[in-house]
Amino acid sequence: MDGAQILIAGVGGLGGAWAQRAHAKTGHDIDLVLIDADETTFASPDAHVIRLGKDLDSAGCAALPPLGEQRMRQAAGVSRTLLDGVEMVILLTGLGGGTGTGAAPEFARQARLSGAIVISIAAIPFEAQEARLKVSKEGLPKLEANSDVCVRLDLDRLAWQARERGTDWRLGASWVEEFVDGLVRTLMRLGLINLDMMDLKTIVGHSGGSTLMVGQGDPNDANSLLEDALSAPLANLSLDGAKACLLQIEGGPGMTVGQVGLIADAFTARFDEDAQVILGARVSDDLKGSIRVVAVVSGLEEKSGLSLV
Ligand SMILES: Nc1nc2c(ncn2[C@@H]2O[C@H](COP(=O)(O)OP(=O)(O)OP(=O)(O)O)[C@@H](O)[C@H]2O)c(=O)[nH]1
Ligand SMILES: [Mg+2]
Repeated sequence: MDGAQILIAGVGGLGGAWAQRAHAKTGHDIDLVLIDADETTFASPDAHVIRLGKDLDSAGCAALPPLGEQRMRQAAGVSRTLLDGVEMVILLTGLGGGTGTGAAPEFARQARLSGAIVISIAAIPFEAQEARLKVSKEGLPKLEANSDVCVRLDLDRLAWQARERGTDWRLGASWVEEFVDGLVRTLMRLGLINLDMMDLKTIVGHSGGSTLMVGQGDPNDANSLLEDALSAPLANLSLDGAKACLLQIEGGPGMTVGQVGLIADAFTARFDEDAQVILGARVSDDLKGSIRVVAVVSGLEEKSGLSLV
């Protein structure tokens, strides 16, 4: 997948802020698009911008998802031009408001229509935000239906992690940018064992829930690597019985086949015994004494706790 065309998209206020940080971290060859009805989101000078609605104000879509969806439909022409040639969209959004909840599923739909794989990362509102939680529950199934992989981020867990790290949850607690960076690095580089877009399509083609994991750490400690990946602020996630996985393991020049094997075993131990696992491994000079694992897991059953409370 060398030279894969990847687009990072931020939809709504929170999604826009996260997308800008993720893009700043991954940098160079990746395009960024910010989609909102709220002018304050468009801070980044090197971003493409899709303005939703003619009379821009700072009220966004005022917590009205149908308005966000309708405006996104009206912008389909602009999206089409932007999505031309794009192979993968990494879409970041916060559900519970009007723009993210309404426009994100519609943009995902447009992206898939133009042939891209869509990986969405969607924040679920805080438990205490009852009205927003209700709105998010209406939008989430639409986003899932229009994405190849939809990762749910739990804002309560993210905020907790931000406090631990001394960072701001609104900026993704630095977790969001690390996650996207790990994913993009995996997708941009060819492995020792060649992984490509077709492999990814095979994995995300399995029915059922799907998610992503990113972990980094000591090459000789497969279990803490797995723990690192599982400590992500994902919504109530269990990997038991997963049916398919694309696992990319990237390490420094000293990485051994034995280390790769142990890590693959740890990550797939709780999967279905007939799970389809596609493994890629790659040596990178910038990863001395450390290993990064990115896993796209799919075929998760709904009873695995992936559904919202
Ligand atoms: N507590 C809290 N939650 C927030 C805040 N900003 C965003 N959120 C959460 O993030 C979700 C998405 O918010 P935004 O990205 O601002 O919403 P939007 O998509 O821009 O939607 P509209 O502005 O209504 O068009 C909300 O449902 C909240 O759960 C904040 O300042 N405080
Ligand atoms: Mg907004």
